[in-house]
Amino acid sequence: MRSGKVLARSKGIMNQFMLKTILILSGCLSGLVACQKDQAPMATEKHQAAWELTQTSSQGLFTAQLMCKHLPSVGPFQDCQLTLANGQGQAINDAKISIEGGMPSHGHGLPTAPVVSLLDSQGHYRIDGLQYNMPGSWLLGFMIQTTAGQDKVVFSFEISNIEKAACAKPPHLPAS
Ligand SMILES: [Cu+2]
Repeated sequence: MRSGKVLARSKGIMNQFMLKTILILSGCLSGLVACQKDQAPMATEKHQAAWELTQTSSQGLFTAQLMCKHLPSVGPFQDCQLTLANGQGQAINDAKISIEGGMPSHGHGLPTAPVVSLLDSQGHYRIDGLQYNMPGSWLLGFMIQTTAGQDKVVFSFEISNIEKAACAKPPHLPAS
């Protein structure tokens, strides 16, 4: 009898402990999920883009749409995609795309070497490693090579935002 009571009591403590652990864990997890959601590459739906520019290539071969999750800003890696179509609006999935960019007025290029790679079969390409290191007038050019030919698209825009990434670590606080 006595051992049964002890067991019951320890079970109760165990349950409480587990409940607390689960609550704490789920709290952490939901924080983590929310953060990962912010940083995850965009899904292919267009409506998720907060900033987008559309441009026809120099020789009119392609139409490219640059879609980014946030306004361009100085600091964090930019969460952007490129959608590529031909003159008839059909998705192009066989393009080899390279990026060049910089600030013509300052005479410098991009601070990083971003990479463009095919994301799906609907003409969506992901852009990795794109970063801007100062505010002002920027150009971002895409050299596009396909079986239909070669052409380039150049986007021109201003950056005035200096932001930290949505999920950046908080500044280091001194221990209290
Ligand atoms: Cu500059």
